[in-house]
Amino acid sequence: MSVVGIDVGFQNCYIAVARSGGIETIANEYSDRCTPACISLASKNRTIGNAAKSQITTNFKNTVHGFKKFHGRAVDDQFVQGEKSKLPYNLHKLDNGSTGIKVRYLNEDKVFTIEQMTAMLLTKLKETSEHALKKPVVDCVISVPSFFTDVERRSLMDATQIAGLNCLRLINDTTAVALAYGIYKQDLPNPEEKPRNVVFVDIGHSSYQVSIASFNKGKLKVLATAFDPYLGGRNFDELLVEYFCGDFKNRFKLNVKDNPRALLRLYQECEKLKKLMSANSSDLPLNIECFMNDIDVHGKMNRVQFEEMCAQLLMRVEAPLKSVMEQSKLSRDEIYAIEVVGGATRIPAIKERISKFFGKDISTTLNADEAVARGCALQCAILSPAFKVREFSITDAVPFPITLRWKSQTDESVGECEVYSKNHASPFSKVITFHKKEPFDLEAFYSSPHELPYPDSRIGRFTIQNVVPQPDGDSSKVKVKVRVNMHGIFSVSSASLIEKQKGEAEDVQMETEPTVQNEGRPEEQNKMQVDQEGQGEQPTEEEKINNSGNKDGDKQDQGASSSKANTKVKSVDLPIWANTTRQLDQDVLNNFVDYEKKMIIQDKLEKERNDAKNAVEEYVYEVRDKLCGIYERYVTEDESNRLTIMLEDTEIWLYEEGEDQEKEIYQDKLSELKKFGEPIEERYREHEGRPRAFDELGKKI
Ligand code: ATP
Ligand code: K
Ligand code: MG
Repeated sequence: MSVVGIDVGFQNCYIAVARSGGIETIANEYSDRCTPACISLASKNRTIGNAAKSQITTNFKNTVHGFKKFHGRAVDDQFVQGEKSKLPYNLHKLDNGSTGIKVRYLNEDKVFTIEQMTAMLLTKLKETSEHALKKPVVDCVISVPSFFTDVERRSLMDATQIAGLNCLRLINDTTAVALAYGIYKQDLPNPEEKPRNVVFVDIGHSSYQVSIASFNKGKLKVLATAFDPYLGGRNFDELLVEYFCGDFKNRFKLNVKDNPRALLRLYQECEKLKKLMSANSSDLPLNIECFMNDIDVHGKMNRVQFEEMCAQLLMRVEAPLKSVMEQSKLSRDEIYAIEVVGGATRIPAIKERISKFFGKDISTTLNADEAVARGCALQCAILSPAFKVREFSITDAVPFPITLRWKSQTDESVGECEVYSKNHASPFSKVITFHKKEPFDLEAFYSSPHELPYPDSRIGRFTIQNVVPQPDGDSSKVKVKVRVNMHGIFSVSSASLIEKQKGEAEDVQMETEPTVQNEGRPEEQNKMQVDQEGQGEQPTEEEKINNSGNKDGDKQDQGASSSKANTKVKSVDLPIWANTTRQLDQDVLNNFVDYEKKMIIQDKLEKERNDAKNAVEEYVYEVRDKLCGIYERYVTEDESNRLTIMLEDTEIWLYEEGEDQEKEIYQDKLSELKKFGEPIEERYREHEGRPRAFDELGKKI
C-alpha cells in the first residue's frame, strides 16, 4: 500500500510520501518539488507540469491552467463566466451544463471535463510518486479547499478515480497543515489540560483559508473555519497586469489586452515582480524584450506603490480572521500561535495585517509550500495499516450547516431539521428515526445559501424505498443513517425498517417528529469511519448506497440487531435511491477512466518515438566528434569519408523527411549507422585496452 499525500493547488502541486525515514516531499523529473498545475495538449501527446508551463505563451490556446475552481460548476455559473474572459483557452458547455474545456488534441477538437483535466494532473503526480517510491501508487490522501461544497468534492473524487487513484480522504487544506503542525509536537497539553489553540492561515494563488484548531496530546480538533474563496496571490498579479497595461498603452501605445500571448507574458513577469517586491522595498524594474510589435518594454514599481495599489485587497485580509475568532469564541490571548502557509503569505503587507489583527508575531515554522502535502501524507500514513505512525485523532468541522427536509410520496406532509450545524464535528454519522407507512424522500441542502461560495444549495435527494406499514396497519419505524464522511461529503448511508415482532408492546408513535440521534462520540465515530473507509471508497456514493450488501449496511445491521437482541425486533435494510447534484454517471466515468489510460499509452509511445529520434541525433554528433578525435588513428581515410557522408545525410534527413517518423524508422536508421560505426569503436577499444592490460601485467611482474 502506498502512502502518498498530494496537494493539488490552483497553481502549484506538491507530493509528499512516507518512507522509512519519515515524510518526505519529493521532486519531479526536473528536480522540482513543485509541479505546476498546467496541462498542454498537442497534436501527438500532452505534456503536464513543468514542461506544460513552458508552453503557456507558445501554445496558449491549448495550455490549460487555473481550472481547479471550475470543479462541479456549470459553465453558466457566475464565477466561471467571470473567469472566462481571463482564460487563454476556450470553455465549452457540456450536455449536463457543466464546464468543459475545448482544445486541439491529436489534431482534433476535443472537449475535456474538469474532472478529466484534474485527472491528467493527478496522473502526472502519480507517476512522479511512483518513480520516487519505485512501486505502483494507488492509495493517497488529497487536499481540498475547506470551503469546497459537496458537488465540488464529488467532482474531485471523480477525478481521482479517472486517474486510477484511491483517495482515502479528501482533507481540508488547513486541516492538513494542522496535522503537519501537531503530530510531531512533544509538548502538547495532556488530554485533561486546557488545549492549545492555534490559528492556521493558508493564502495560495486563488484563495484564502483560515482555521482554528485546538490540540491536546494525540489529537486535534478544528474549532472553526473561515475563508475568502476569491482572494489569493493571483489577485495581486491581476492588479499589476492592469497597471502595466495602462502604463504600456500610455508610453508605448500598445494594446496588450488584444494580444493573448503578450498578456500571458506580462502575467508571468508581473508575478516575478510581485515576488521580488516581497524581498525588496526599492524600485524594481520590469523589462520584457520583443514584447509586442517588436517593441521592448520596460517599467518599474516599488513596494510602497504596490501596497497602495492593493489597498482594497489587503483590506480583505481581516474579515476571515475576525470570523474565525468570533465562531470559536476564543479571545486573542487564548491563541497560542498563528501559523501561516501558502505562497501569498510571503507578501509583507499580508503578514503585517495578520500579525496586527492578533497583536502578536506570526509563526512561519511550517514549510509554506509543502506543509499541505506533508499533512496529506501524514493522514495517509495514519490511515494505512502498513505504516506505523503515532496515534493522532483528527476531528474536522463542517463548514456549512446542512438541513434535511422530508416529504411523503403520497400526502403533503413535510418537515425539516438541521442535521449538521456549522462547525459540527466531521466525519460524523447520525441516525434519524422516522415513522412512515410508505417510501419517502429526504432532501439535503445547505441551510444558509448566503454564506455558501457556490450558487446551488442543494446537496441531493435520497428516496428511502420499500417502506411498508406494519401488518397491523401502523407506521413502521424507519432508521436512516446520514453522515458527513471522511471527504466532507454528505450522504444518506443506510436505512432500515424495524419490524415489530409478535408480542411486542404496542408502539403508539405514529408519524411523529423524527428523532435525531448522534452515533457515538466523535472520536469513536472517527475511528469507526476510518475502519469502514480505510480500504477506500472505490464505488461512488450512489453505487454504495444502492448496493444493500455494502459494508456500511452490514455495520448498521449488526449494530441494530446486537443492541436490540432482547427486544424481539428485526430490522430490514431498505434500498436508497440517491440523486446528487451534478454527479457523473458511472458509465461516463468508466469511459473517462479508459480514455485516460489511452492518453497515458499515447504519451508513452510518443515519448519512445522521440527518444528513438534523439538517439539517432545524438549518435550522429557523437560519432562525428570522435571521427576527428579519438577514432582518427583507427579509421582509414576512405572509411572516414564514407561515414562522414552518412552522418551528414542522416542529419539532413532528420530535419527533412525524417523529422516526423515512426519509432521503428529511427531505430532502423540507428542500426544502419551503428553497422558502420561499431567496428571502428571496437578497434579503438581494443587498442586502447592493450596498453592498460600491459601495465597491469607489468605491475604484477
Ligand atoms: P490555492 O491554494 O489557491 O489552490 P496554490 O496552492 O497553488 O493555490 P501556493 O502555491 O500556496 O498556491 O501559492 C502561490 C501563490 O503565492 C502565487 O500567487 C505566487 O505568486 C505567490 N507567491 C509565492 N512566493 C511569493 C513571494 N515571495 N511573494 C509574494 N507572492 C508569492
Ligand atoms: K500548493
Ligand atoms: Mg494551496
